[in-house]
Amino acid sequence: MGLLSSLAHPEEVVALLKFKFGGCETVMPKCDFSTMPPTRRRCYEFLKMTSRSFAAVIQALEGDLRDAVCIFYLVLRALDTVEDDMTIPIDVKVPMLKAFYTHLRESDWRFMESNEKDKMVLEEFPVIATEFQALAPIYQTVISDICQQMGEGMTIYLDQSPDSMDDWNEYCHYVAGLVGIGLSRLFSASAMEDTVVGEDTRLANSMGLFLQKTNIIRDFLEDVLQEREFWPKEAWGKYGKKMLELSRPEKRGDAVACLNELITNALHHIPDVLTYMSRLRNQSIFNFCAIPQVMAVATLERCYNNPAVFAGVVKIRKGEAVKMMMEATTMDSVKAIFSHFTTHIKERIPPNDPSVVTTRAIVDRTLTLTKVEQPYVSTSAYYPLYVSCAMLMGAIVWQYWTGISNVVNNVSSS
Ligand code: D9A
Repeated sequence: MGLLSSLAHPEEVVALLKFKFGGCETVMPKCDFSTMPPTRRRCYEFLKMTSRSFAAVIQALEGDLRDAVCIFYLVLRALDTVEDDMTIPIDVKVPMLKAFYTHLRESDWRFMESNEKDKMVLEEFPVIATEFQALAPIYQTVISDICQQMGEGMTIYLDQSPDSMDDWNEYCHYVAGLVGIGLSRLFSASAMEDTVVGEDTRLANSMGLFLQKTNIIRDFLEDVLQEREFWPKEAWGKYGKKMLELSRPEKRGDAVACLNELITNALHHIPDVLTYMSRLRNQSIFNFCAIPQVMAVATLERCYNNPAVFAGVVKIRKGEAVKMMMEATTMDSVKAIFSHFTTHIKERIPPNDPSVVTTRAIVDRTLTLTKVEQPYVSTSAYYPLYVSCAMLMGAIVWQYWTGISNVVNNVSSS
């Protein structure tokens, strides 16, 4: 959603201006590339090309963890680009995904036949492999291990969509849970976080599932129009024979009931996400982990009970995203943000929604877990102030205008 949408939310305009004019150095200090070897500098260019907003958060990570996460991110983006490329035939793609991790230790492997937008990470893969081989051995082991597991897992769901809710959890584990597990092992390996962070794979997996399920829910229309079906059949199968049927206007009621069921399922990862975040000790790692999670809960609130999900991609406002990005730096502010959006969901649970009981239960549990002194202040709290300012401005302009027209009238009549 463009910048203009934040105009009606002055505190988001403030956040955007602060972000624009460097008010977020604390959250994302600039890092100097001048001293870097050219291959490493090229990797950070790839990072910026593949995810502008997120690149800055990775660059803010401290010590040798920054390069490790940068390379991990690019390797995952390369694997993802192979998985997403519908022009690669399955009998070529399966061995490619299974053998992908072996190319990390080669010097000249590259793939020149991709038609995807991020194909440069495959065409210039030797640059990434060079920087991978320059990482500390413990980081190399983690990244290679995760790529092997993810490549294997991706082949299972290449030609089939998740059927049961367990399948959905398994698919999301392979493409996102393993990322959470891998990052957590990198955090502990850097000694900037306790070993428990890397060992508790259940919580780390939930960090991935909450993000991936949110993306799959939000991107329903974009995906189904490309015949990519990531919603579990156990959910949409109750309302039709084909997932695409949910996009029909006459099916909106059923579609929204299915949407609310999947959002309710995703909300069950919040207790794990909060426990995971509460264990982090390094500020740059906390920010890195918190930002995507608060964006996800805000996106789920925006999608909840919202028929617009079946007519286009529902997104949170840029200003709202920047405001959260700058505020999600402590456990209390993260709890306040989760509480804010969970409260908004609670206010909008339709009493006749099939998931009403389950939704109310997880929402109440989340509100209990996120009780904090300082609530997250968003637009609504400022409305009275904005309205009075707007009225004041209006009065001043009116005064000024009537003053001018009187002078004009006097001059013209004299
Ligand atoms: C992440 Cl190294 C992702 N994914 C994200 C981004 O956040 C997670 C891909 C590679 C890496 C990390 C992420 C961040 C911090 C801690 C994490 C974690 O775990 C402990 O992953 C679980 O979405 C992709 C997966 C969800 C598949 C894992 C955030 C990101 N956001 C995009 C916006 C978007 O909507 O995709 O990339 C962006 O900001 O451009």
